[in-house]
Amino acid sequence: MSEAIRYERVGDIAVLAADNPPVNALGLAVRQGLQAGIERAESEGAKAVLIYGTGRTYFAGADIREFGKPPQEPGLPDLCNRIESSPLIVVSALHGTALGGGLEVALSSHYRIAVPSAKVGLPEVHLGILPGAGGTQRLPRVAGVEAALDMITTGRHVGAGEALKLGVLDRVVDGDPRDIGLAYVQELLDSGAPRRAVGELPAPAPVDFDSVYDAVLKKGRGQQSPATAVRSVQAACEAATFQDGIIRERELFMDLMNSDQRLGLIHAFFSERAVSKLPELKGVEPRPLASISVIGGGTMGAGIATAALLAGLNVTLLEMNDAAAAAAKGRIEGNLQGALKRGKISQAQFDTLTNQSLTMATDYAALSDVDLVVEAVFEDMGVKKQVFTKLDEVCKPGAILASNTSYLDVDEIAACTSRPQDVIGLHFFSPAHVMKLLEVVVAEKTALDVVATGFALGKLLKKISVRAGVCDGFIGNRILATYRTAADHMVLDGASPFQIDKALTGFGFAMGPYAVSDLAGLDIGWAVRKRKRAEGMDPRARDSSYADKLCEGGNFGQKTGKGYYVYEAGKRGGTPNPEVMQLIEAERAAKGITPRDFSDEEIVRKYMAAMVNEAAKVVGEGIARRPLDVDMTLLFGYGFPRYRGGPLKWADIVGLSDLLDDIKTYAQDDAYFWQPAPLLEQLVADGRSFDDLNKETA
Ligand code: T1G
Repeated sequence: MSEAIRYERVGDIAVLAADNPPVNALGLAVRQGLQAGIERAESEGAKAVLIYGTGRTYFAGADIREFGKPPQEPGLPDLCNRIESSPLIVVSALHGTALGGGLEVALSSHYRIAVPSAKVGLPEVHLGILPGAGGTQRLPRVAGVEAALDMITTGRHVGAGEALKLGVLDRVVDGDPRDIGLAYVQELLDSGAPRRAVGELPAPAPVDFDSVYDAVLKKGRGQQSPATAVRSVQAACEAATFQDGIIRERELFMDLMNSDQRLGLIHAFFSERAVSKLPELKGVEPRPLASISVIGGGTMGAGIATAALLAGLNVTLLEMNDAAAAAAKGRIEGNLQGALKRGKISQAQFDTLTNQSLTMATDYAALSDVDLVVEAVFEDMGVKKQVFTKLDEVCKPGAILASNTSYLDVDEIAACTSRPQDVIGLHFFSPAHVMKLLEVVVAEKTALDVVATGFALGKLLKKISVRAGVCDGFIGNRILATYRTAADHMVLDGASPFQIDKALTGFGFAMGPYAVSDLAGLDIGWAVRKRKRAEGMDPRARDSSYADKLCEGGNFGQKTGKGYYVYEAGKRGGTPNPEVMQLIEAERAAKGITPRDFSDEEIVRKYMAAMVNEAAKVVGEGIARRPLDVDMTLLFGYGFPRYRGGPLKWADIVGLSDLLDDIKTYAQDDAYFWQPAPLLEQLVADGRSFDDLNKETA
């Protein structure tokens, strides 16, 4: 018997205990142990089998690390069929998170009991696949088609109480999974309960699967797995036999397993966990984080304060005067009202957060004892230096001084203090209590335990924290500036902002770059363009002025009701602003440009080539630690479609060599903008991928 599954007899009951930390994934040894355990119980004349997990959870699914490797017997589908066909009564006792193949093993058992805190789910669609071990055939039989479609297409976790109501569980009893399991098995034996194979239950009545398919496909915004899963559930209703349904499920599962979307989503799954694991932080103790302060209560500061409050931290928010402090408190209360409405907090928690956990201040002396300060004042180096000089005077030794700047030089900010080792960048994304990305910007003199504290704060706030080096725009905004410029060049050459937005939403972005600019505020991009011109732009750089003219007319996007699009109060989205094309046509004429047509494919290819090329420079210069760090930045901060894994995963999938060839072709028209990234050239020359680099870089 494999040590992954321990076998024990308790009277007439054979007990199979899974011991495969950290989540009892159903790897080969576990599958072999379960199969051997069932066979041994039958050969020894046991009357029943109890399956449960030791440690933190019952099986949390197939072992995702086996995906893409040659299958090894017993496969999970066959194991589930084997469990279900046992002549003994098989019972599963669930705790923790019984997910994916884990829930499928439980569904192939004849009875299911769980502790009240247990959760069940079939989250396979989030990995680009579908439940492939009978889940789409068995769940509809116990829970009905509607509930099964909801659970399978959303992948959501379902609490034990709801699962009991749905018929997924038979019992919910508090206690140790082994104990409640043994008691339940004995009760079943004493009462002469029959085997109850789910696969032998009648096929559920069908629903209008075509409508469900269309609705799920539309909601998936290009992700295929949820819609394909609908077809697998349909087989549970329409296939001639249960086994035929299993065969159909397998076909659809393998189609998805062999898809690029599975590659992208698995890459995202492991990368979002790997990105905050830095070898240099191993064993480094973060500094205390009992109380933090935020300076500046505008949108960003109020968002950061809200995120910290929701994470259970005490927050002191410093504003310049009482009126500004009151306005800031109002923004925070507005944010918390949103959390209240969404059921994330109770009214009592809202009251505690606003009346006890949050302290408003207008005097720096209030910060004398805080562990960490996040400055979120106006994006001007002079203002920041004033703030950090003051912080250096009032904050206790060892307090961490962080700036939320989105592009300014954190080394320069640190240099105006006597404690550069305590200075770090913590770049949140707006709205800071919603967006998951946090760029932890490590300056030259930032101490290691300060970096560790930045990541510890990110974990507390449930952020995806990415280490960034110091440069203009760090990782995300630097890459954004480049691919946005590529879009502007295409506008000057003949594409329209509206066609570009449509092409990129077709690629999977939630919004195109121009709609995003309208949302963020066109004045932000305008200020960046003016700053860069003031700093002196390379004469070879193609500049565009049509957007400036749009801003000069007071059009800043959604907040003024008009930008690239015209927005009507109370209506989602906007309609193209006709003034925009007039400005673009005038600029093309002034520059002597004869506009040409662009296909959506060319727009996407050029936009993505610019993104990948700049990302390769960011990795090559060490601003981002690994390619996966860029992927996670774009996924969690810039709406990049998750099922593509991120720009550098996408590049690996489409092929680096062809991409480099395209960049060299574009360079024939604009050698300055399209200078190939040295790292990209190196990888192509060596026949390596960005993923190879991820593996090589610890
Ligand atoms: N396989 C391999 N490793 C896994 C894993 C899995 N299924 N789940 C988690 N890990 C690793 C994870 O990478 C991390 O490793 C560590 O465990 C702790 O995870 C046929 C084919 C269970 C809710 O999709 O949702 O079954 O970083 O940090 O926050 O239909 O892990 O420490 O090295 O996430 O407490 C379906 C995926 C698979 C569940 C726990 N199952 N996992 O969350 O810890 S497909 C899933 C999770 C399938 C069948 C198909 C979460 C969790 P490291 P963690 P956590």
